[in-house]
Amino acid sequence: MKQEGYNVAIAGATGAVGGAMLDVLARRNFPVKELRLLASERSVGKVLQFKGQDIKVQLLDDNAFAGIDVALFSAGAQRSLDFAPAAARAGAVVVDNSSAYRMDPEIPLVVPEVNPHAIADYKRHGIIANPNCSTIQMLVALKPILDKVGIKRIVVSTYQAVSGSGNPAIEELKSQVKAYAAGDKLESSVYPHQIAFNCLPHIDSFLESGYTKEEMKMVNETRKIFEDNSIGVTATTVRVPVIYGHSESVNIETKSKISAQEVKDLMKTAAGVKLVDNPANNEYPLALDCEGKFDTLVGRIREDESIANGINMWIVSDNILKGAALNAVQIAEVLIADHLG
Ligand code: 25A
Ligand code: L14
Repeated sequence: MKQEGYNVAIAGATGAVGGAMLDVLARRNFPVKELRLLASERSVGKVLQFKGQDIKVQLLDDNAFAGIDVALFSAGAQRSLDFAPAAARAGAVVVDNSSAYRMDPEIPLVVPEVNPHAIADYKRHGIIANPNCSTIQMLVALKPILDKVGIKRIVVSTYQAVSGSGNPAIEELKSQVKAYAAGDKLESSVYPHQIAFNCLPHIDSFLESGYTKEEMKMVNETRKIFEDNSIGVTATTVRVPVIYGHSESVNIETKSKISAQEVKDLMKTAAGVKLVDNPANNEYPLALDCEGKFDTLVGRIREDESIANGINMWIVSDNILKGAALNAVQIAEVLIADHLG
């Protein structure tokens, strides 16, 4: 690790995830020497704060990365395809939040609590992919179970917050709630239907198969990160009128028997997990409780009595933190500790 710190760039700094990256770098005291904030023309000249210091947003282009050690990207898949290779050529290691490179077999896809060893493969292209938010929180909770008894199959349904679609979606939910209370007409532009007081079984676009891209990210990314293509995964992803925090109902079939109590004991010591499972006191993971937290909350752990080796659980995490900004900064932490001089 360099004593003087690292030059860090954030591409998409004005977005919901980019803003959280600034906060997480500060909260975790990441050794930042220079912080360069990049976004589209729309935001050039805008001023953001980092540790009490004003930083002006600059244009994201091929020339923006000279001297940068680590570039955190969260400006959408197209911007990553356009500019991540230039950042890597300029000598930066890119940690990319978009879906652009996740399934590229030559690019590592990393959750630091699950497969930190994969980070070493950044050397091939200078790019590391950050997984989909719903996948990250599920795998943080399932990893200790995988290691102990093996997992055959995962059936997951998600309840996803609007912040995953960025700040404009947060504004859309808030303004629909206000319009409803005022008795005014509700307007939708981010989502194809009203999101206030509704559930939309539709995240990202639909594929020919009838699944959404978000559902297939959970299937494919789980197999890549767990390094096991034999795991069966099936997902239904749903948008709910929550601002921060994705919730997931997860049913797993394990290779050998594990009791609910044993799963609870595993969750007590799992990295990045907090067990919240005391139904007698109405204590279980809640989206409202995960906001701003680094831990993934796990509870409602029960044996699935319909099969021999089954477990049900409820997994909740801040989608903008562990689902995006925090996971990216954790990857950068491993990178500087183990790989960058
Ligand atoms: O393509 P994908 O992978 O599906 O990703 C789509 C979106 O998902 C978010 C991210 O949105 C991305 O745009 N995302 C990415 N990874 C994610 C993850 N892991 C994730 N979401 C959850 N989990 P976002 O809102 O977080 O960030 C958008 C950022 O990208 C910058 N940007 C956009 N186009 C750019 C660009 N930067 C450089 N060049 C470009 N061509 C964007 O900066 C923001 O920082 P900005 O300057 O364009 O926007 C500043 C503000 O403008 C508002 N706004 C956004 N879109 C529009 C808009 N205003 C008018 N018209 C618009 N179309 C917003 O308020 C924004 O904050
Ligand atoms: O692939 O709209 O990381 O909630 C994460 C959140 C894409 C969209 C990703 C959303 C995304 C998404």
